[in-house]
Amino acid sequence: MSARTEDAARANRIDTVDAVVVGAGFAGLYAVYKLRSLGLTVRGIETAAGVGGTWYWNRYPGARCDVESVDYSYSFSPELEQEWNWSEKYATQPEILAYINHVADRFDLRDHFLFETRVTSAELDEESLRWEVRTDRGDVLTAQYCIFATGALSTANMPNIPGRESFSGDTHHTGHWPHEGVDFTGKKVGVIGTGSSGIQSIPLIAEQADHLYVFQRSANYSVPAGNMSWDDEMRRAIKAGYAERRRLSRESGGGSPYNAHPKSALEVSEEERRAAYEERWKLGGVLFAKTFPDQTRTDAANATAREFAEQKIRRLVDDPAIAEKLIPNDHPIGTKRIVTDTHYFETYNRPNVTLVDLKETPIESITRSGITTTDTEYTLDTLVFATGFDAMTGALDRMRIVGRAGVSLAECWSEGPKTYLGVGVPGFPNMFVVTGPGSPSVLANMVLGAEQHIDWIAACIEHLWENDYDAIEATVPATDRWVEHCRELASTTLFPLANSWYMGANIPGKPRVFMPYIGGFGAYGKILAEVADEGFRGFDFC
Ligand code: FAD
Ligand code: N01
Repeated sequence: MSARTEDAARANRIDTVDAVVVGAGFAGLYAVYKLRSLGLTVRGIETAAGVGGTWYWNRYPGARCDVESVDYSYSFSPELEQEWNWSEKYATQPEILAYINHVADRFDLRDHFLFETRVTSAELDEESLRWEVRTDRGDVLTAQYCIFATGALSTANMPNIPGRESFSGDTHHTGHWPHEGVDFTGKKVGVIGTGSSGIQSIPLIAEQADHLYVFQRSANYSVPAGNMSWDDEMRRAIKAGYAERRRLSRESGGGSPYNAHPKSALEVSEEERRAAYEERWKLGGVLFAKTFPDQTRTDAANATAREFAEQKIRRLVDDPAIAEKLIPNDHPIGTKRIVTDTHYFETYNRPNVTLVDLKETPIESITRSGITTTDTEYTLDTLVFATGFDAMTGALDRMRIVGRAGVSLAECWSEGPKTYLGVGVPGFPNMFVVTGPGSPSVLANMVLGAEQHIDWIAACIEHLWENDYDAIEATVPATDRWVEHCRELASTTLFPLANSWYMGANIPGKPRVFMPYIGGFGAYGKILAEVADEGFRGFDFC
């Protein structure tokens, strides 16, 4: 599994390379592969003891992808596509981690990385236009290019609930799950959070625990995964059509080979609408949010999807009062990521599961023995925080990244992240963010998103070489226009209405800005290509 390539006492590295890549998830691994293929010397740095990123850290029971594995996998190597056999439609975390480890070995990427090493700062030397990258192990790397593949969902959010540290039982965050697993047998378990991580893990924890208390602040929409095993015949058929599948994915709105119904939800008959929703419900998961093109654009269209999903929830949950608590009432469907579940709502039919509605009875404190709400003390052995991430900017904010004139990225982004195309930031020459804010990022298949960005960054570096430039830097006007374009696009949707992590609303004090680009994966790819074709329009060179 996660091989340690560096021993705990390795000497620090003082080194000069062409490029530093931070992160060894899907993005960081591909960045190392791609830049190496250009002939660059590359040093990767990763906090974890192995490759995998998201899939290294999130080992909680039930962790799976919600984009089909055949799509949520690298496309850069047709040989890899043909040789890897996914066992299910939505692979489990161990299978995805095994795949990433296979890729690291097959393409000989592991040795480029310093593992168990956290980047603490990256500072620009304005004279030489080189980046000095420092780590918590005393390493100092000087590089022309600095690529942050640090993940959009890699910084766990531990809420500051009073008394959190006093709990005497075991505490786990889903995003930092112990490698040896957690045995809930005979335990009274509390899960705080009903986002994707909570909803994926709750059914499996319930099967093991003596009693499970789910502490729900906001109910969430969730659609059954419709997961299935792939047999050889199915795999053969998918592999035969892989190239076309990828083409459709690259042109689609979300990076998968599916598109919304051609008509508005309100243009079709009641019968046709129900049939379309039913078909998407059966297809499974997050794609339900994109059944009709206007579903997250108008209240009236959204209401039709909500009504359909709510009827499903009422049918799945035996106790009507519990069903009502499980139906969201604070956001339009799809404006928080729809969860892809396996028997989530049915779990509330079990006698050993209690739903605690925190809107009715908020948590007052965590105590030595459990959780106290405004009306009850719950005695617990184990507490699971499924409380999400400081998304999109969290990992970058936790490093000291300093560009021109000693100005930090944190200062530049104090009112919310500002990028050109989600990749470049004015004042930070030769610094690239992969799947950053201002790109489709978390709204699309992130493996294809990472490949798209890294291929573009590689083309950008080749452009520098061809024109004998030393550095590329996003201009302020192009960035301002892009930020405004992203804001305008979001404002034509219902997304800004939700208190979602897309809006930064889950982190106290974080600026409330819709962070991803919502114009679609295919449309964004076209813009990236046009910008490159026009000599990287909107960037300055020196
Ligand atoms: P990550 O995989 O997050 O890797 C970033 C790495 O950078 C981490 O390993 C981190 O330790 C490292 N790092 C960060 N800061 C530093 C530092 N300062 N120094 C050194 N190292 C650092 N997306 C989809 O498209 N489809 C899905 O089905 C899907 N499922 C998901 C399921 C879960 C449970 C979660 C949490 C997310 C899921 N996502 C999904 C989003 C997922 O994060 C991306 O798909 C993808 O894995 C991101 O890859 P990445 O390489 O960009 O970032
Ligand atoms: O995190 P979340 P997540 N007291 O932020 C609650 C991807 N992912 O880890 O909504 C009580 O969605 C919070 O409540 P509220 C996917 O993109 C994918 O589940 O803020 N509750 C919410 O219920 C996903 O969207 C998969 O009111 C508190 C929950 O914690 C993203 O990662 C699986 C609280 C957090 O939900 C994040 O998902 C897992 C508090 N103080 C993750 N603080 C797949 O299926 C927070 N909460 C592929």
